[in-house]
Amino acid sequence: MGLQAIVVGVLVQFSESFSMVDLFDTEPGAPVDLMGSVIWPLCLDEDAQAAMLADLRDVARAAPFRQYETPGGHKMSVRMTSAGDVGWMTDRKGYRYSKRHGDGGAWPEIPASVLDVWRAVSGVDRDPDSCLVNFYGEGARMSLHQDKDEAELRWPVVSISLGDPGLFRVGGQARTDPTKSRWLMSGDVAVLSGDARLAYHGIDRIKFGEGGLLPDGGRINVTLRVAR
Ligand code: MD3
Ligand code: FE
Repeated sequence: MGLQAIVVGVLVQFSESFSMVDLFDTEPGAPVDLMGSVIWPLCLDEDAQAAMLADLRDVARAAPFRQYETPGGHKMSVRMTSAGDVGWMTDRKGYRYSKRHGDGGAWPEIPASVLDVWRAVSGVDRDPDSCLVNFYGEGARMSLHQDKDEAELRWPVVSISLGDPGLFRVGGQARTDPTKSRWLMSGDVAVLSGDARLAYHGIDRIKFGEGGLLPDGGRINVTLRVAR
C-alpha cells in the first residue's frame, strides 16, 4: 500500500468521527449516485424544511405516530404515521397498506409541500397515493429490507430526510449483495427508480441531536409511493 492510500485511509477514518464527510459532501446541487439510487443533497433549503416540518406536525396531530409490531413479533424502533389514500402499517398479521389509521379514521391528505417534491423529482406524471412518515428517536434504526408491499413495483419511491443525519445503507436486489453507505442530511432528497427500486436498504444509525431542525433531536424521513 502506498503512502497516499494510507493517508486517504486515515483521513476517511477521521472524517467519520469529525463529520468532515458530511460537510464536504452536502453542497446543494449535483446529484449523487449511490448504487443506482439518486440523492439530491440539500434539495430543500432551511425554510422549505421548516415549512414541511410544520405540515408533518399537522399530519401527526391527525394520525399520531405509532410503534408497529412486525409479523415476527418485534416492535420497530422507528415511529410511523402516514398521509394519503392508504398508509403503511404492520402487526402480527403482516405488512400492508391500510385505508384507516389506528384510531379508525382516514389518513390526512398528503401535504402540498411534500407533493411538490415528488412532482419535481419523481420523473413520472402520476401522483403518489401514500406518504409514510418515519420518526427516528435516539437509538432508532431500520434494518436492511426491500420495499415490496406496493401493488406495482415499477413506480419510483421518493424519500425526503429532515432533522438529524441518518446513515443510509443501500445494496443490490439480493440481501447478500455488497452495500454502500452515506449520511442522509436534513433537506436531502433520494429517488429510487429502475433497478434501485428493489434494492435492499436501511438506516444503520442516526446522529441524535446533531441536526438542528428538530428542537428535541431526532430524524424524520418521508417516503412517497404509489401503493395501489
Ligand atoms: C431504496 N426508509 O420507509 S429512505 C422505508 O430513511 C425506508 O426512513 C428509510 O426504507 C428511512 O421503507 C430509508 C430511503 C429509501 C426509501 C425507499 C427505498 C431507499 C429505498 C425503496 C427502494 C430502495
Ligand atoms: Fe424502505
